[in-house]
Amino acid sequence: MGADVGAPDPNRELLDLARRIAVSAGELAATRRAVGVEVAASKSSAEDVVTFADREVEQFIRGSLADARPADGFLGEESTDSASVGTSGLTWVVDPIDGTVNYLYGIPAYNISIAVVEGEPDPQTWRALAGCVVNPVIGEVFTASDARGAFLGTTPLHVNPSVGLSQALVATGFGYSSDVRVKQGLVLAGLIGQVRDIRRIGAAALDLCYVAAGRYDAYYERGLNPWDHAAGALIAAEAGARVTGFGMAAAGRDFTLAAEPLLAARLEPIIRALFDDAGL
Ligand code: LIP
Repeated sequence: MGADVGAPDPNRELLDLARRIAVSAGELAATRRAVGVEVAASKSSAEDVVTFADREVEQFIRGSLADARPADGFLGEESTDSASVGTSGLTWVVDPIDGTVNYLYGIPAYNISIAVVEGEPDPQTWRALAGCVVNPVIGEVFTASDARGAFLGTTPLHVNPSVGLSQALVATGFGYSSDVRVKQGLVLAGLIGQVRDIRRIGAAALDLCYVAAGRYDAYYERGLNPWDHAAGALIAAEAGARVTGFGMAAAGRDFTLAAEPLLAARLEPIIRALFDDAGL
């Protein structure tokens, strides 16, 4: 995937729309955070919460996209029961507040993640056309469009040069099920002694953007939802990362790994063996 940043971008309008809405949604989320955040409900477990702000921000994003592009589909974290297919062949895949627990606790590591994909909204088959991840707390806007590179603001992004395993700074995340987290902890225990160190920021879209920006050498996680990685995976790939599942699978719920390609090739079999040993 060579970035042809000089050529006209056929997805420019989509990217500009994603960026404009994500920045405005980030301002809304930060405003709500400043006055206090309340849990609206729990989802897959008591730890898996949704705040009233999550719902409000998603409604803002969904309405803004519908106004601008009424024929497009929508798949959002807080409205999966009312996902819309659309008639344009494009679907917006949205996490209104990724890093929800960070947001709830006031940890400044949450983001608005908006991507637009072509084809079925299935990570195994879709083609991501444009994506934007905004951390409104520190004002960082990560963007990418298909074959046109990845950017932080106007600065082009590229993954770190290849490093050996023992020098690799590796990020990961854990699921909302305590039984799964225990097994994911066993995987981490098997890996941590082989790499430089581990980071766990609690927001997959930021993790993927940080690989793109060279703030990590690699990131892996199992159990991500499509909205967690739709935008960040494009940004990481456009920055030169290999973003993959196990084997020939695309990144998705079963497994997501993002790293410079040589490091990814080293890490994948090690992590896969650790998953197998942990019974995941
Ligand atoms: C989060 C992910 C993170 C994962 C958390 C959670 P949410 O998404 O971004 O990588 O480790 O368990 O799934 O729920 O904050 O949108």
